[in-house]
Amino acid sequence: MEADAAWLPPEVFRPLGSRRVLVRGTGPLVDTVAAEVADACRRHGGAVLSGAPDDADLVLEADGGSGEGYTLARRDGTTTVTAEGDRGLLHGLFHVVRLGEDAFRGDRAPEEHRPALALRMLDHWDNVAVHPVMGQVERGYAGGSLFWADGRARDGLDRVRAYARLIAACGVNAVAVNNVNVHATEARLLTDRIGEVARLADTLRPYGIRTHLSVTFAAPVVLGGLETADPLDARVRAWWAEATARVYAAIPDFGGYVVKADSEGQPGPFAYGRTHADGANALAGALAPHGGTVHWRAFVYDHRQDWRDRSTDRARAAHDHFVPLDGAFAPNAVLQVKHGPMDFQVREPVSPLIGAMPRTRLAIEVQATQEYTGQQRHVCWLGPMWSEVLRFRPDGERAAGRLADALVAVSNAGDDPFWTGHPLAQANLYTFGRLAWDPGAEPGAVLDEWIALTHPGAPARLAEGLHAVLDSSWHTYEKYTAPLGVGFMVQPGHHYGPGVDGYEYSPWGTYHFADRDGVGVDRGAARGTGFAAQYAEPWATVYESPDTCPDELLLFFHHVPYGHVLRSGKTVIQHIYDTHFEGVAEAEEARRVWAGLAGLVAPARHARVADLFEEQVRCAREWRDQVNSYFLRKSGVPDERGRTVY
Ligand code: BDP
Repeated sequence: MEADAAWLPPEVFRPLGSRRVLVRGTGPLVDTVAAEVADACRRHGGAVLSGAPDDADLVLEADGGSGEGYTLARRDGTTTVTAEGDRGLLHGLFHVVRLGEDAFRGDRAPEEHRPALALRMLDHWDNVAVHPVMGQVERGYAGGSLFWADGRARDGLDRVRAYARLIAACGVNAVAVNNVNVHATEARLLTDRIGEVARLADTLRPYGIRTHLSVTFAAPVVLGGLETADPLDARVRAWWAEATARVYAAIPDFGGYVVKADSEGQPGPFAYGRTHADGANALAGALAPHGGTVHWRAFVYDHRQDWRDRSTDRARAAHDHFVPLDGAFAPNAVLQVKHGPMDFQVREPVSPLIGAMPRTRLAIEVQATQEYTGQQRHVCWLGPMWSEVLRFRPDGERAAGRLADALVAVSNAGDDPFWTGHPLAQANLYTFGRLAWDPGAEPGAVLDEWIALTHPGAPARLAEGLHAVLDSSWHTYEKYTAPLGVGFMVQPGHHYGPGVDGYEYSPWGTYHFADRDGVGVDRGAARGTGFAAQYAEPWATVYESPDTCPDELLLFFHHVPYGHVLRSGKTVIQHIYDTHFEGVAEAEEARRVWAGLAGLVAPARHARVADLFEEQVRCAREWRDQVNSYFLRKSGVPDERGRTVY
């Protein structure tokens, strides 16, 4: 089956492609824009103009700059995009595509558009060689890798080019092409296999996508034959400088490195008694002369310890490790922080590290691949979750999305014909790009934009049905899985489906502490780990007390009796029962709505989603029954409505 057109079916180019269009400017991306316009005009009967713009319907013009901004206007029957440079021109073109016929109606006062975040990046957790446990794409639910097959870069890169086009159209401008867990084969991409990365970079470049590489901190040892990777050792620094110079010889606009160090078994600076700033700065120093950046991940915690005392609360780890290093990182080092303190759960507070290091550049990392949110077998549109993170005000004033330099998502795409396994998971990829461009955007409006582009000319019934199925799907998923921010309760290892005590007695630090009296984790200072105190005000105070903590995060911050009354007026135990029944009912209703859309959606797409809904409903019922039975047995408190029985 040919790859799905996703949000760029040929029809969305009709308004533009049926008009008289002039493209002006210089730069490689101007050629891309000109080719897009030529293609659209050929398909839809328009004309590509040259020379004087007097009779043009649309003028796309780039100044010689390197910025990504552009001005959109319309006067006297001509729509104009005047861009700061060729990169801006590409974004301007896609803006016109999104507007469709509206781009050519009435007058439009000049509007300036510019991305809020300079770097909008997709990290692929792709292995070159198939990993015995993780497969080819770690936590991938969309088939194999787009980039790698049979142990090397793919020969045919048409899909990579189509991917670059799709992600550029929603604003993405960077990609990391390999897994943050760097195994032996992948390590060599940095050195003798850089040519394969260069081929990928050549394919991504025409759509303004810069290529980044995940590297192992131990590279000087495993690739360079040195006996140390100590970041302060002169030989180690020289090795990184030489290796990096060779990377730039192959890929002149290379973006930089992504590093997972001292995390879940990956090597790092701790082995040499050095700090993470020492580690990051060694690589930053090698990249600086070439204009590259190191993305240093803050996902540092000890995964082999049990809960010994308050200091070993995993939620505390990133803040404990990194805040003392604020100001010590090089200017081209960016600290890449997961949006929550734990690990991409369906509900977590925003990481207290966000906003806590004003002298350090920040990237916020979210997970488009649905590891903990239904693995692309369940519909779970994450736009509202990401929007909440980006709008969160760590100091009560400035929004997180304005404090960051970059937004990064772990990609959910693969070589599946629908790109994302579940066709509706395309909405996550699209929404990510648009929120990275404008973190203040209304997610519901972005969803409607995705619906309109992906289903051009959709009758109102289809658009409304899609909106209904996706809009509240995150809340639905939350309702039938782990309650009130407590997280995990998943099957260990693969993380799909319920595992009520799956991680409860393991060394990973991800516990719910359910006992006969209550459930939740005490993270206040008064009787818990003190994690709440890592927040600035007003949040430290808000989270410290169960009386002020928002209901949806209650069990993340507090161990409370089952009879504790939530701000909603319900007890915790009744809330658990009720939400689990509601969540299943909502999943069943979404399945029903989808069934009613047959005939309005392409048959293959409809069938794929319909099949997946069977699995979602089955799995949601399993979650409901296991979680409710578990809490009934722990608490001995019956369901008021008698639905949950021994
Ligand atoms: C966890 C995943 C694991 C990743 C890790 C990471 O389970 O596969 O390697 O995050 O972000 O969520 O490094």
